[in-house]
Amino acid sequence: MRSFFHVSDIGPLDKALEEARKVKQTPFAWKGLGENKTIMLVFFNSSLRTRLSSQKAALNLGMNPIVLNIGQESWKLETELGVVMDGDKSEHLREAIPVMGSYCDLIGVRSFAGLTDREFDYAETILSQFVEYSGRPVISLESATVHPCQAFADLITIDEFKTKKRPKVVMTWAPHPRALPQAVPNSFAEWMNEADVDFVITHPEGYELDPRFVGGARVEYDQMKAFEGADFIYAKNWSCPGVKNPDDYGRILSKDMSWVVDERHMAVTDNAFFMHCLPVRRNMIVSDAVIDSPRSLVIPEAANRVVSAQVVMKRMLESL
Ligand code: AN0
Ligand code: CP
Repeated sequence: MRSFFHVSDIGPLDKALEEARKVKQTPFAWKGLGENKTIMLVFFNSSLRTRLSSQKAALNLGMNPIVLNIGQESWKLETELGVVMDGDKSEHLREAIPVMGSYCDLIGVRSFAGLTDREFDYAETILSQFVEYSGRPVISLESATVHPCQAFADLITIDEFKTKKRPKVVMTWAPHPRALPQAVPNSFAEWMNEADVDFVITHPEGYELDPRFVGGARVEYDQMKAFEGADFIYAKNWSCPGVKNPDDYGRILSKDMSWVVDERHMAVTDNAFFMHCLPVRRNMIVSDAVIDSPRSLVIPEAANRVVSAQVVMKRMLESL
């Protein structure tokens, strides 16, 4: 595997899930695979789960992880080509990427959407440069448009907890005080469309996700109707994807608190599990009662981030 951005990079999902089960049961069985190998984990943005689970996954495989927080420990990096570098950025990505590539065997990169220039974000301008100039396999640790390690961990979690062959999975938008990227909902939709689930997306008008991720998924604008009979509720905020109106890209169009997932919503589901990728703002996205209930999967879901990362790194090491 040369890069990990999309569900297609992992191949058939039943095989990936089988491998995830094995990795979870015997995490140290491939300790020799990463011997004398190094993974560089590059963070342009904050992280708790991705940073820790990626390091843990690398250590389980016997690899050495090196973490670099750009701009805090490194020089600030210029990402735009053709600019006169007379500002506060001391180094360009064009040099920094091949230098980092020369020190490692695999690279993982977190670089959020800027949410100002839709074309720049949706072309994955920064991650594509890592692919082009590092000479190494690249893992998106949430880039401008995707968060595949999260979506894979979500799928592993659904596979573990489902009690029906084809569960109903509902992804719902929920309010948030700050404008957030679309990477998590994009990837979740992309992966659920490939999985053996009945997938429904619900959000207020204007929050339509990019068609390349929505695919053939059902979109229901009535949140309560969407929740009816659901087995899994997956909550997430995202800012306007700018599909219908490009000028609204990255904007907050609604702070409607009736979309906060609470017991009234969960009551119409089929005793659904609650999921969220974390970090979550309590009583903005989800009520205390729902996230604290025994049906909340947020902790096992986060724990599965080690498993998804380890399967991806294992596949990459095997194809070096
Ligand atoms: C980020 C986001 O919504 O993309 C990271 C989620 C994994 N969340 C925040 O910035 C709060
Ligand atoms: N879910 C997730 O990616 O969390 P972090 O932003 O803390 O890494």
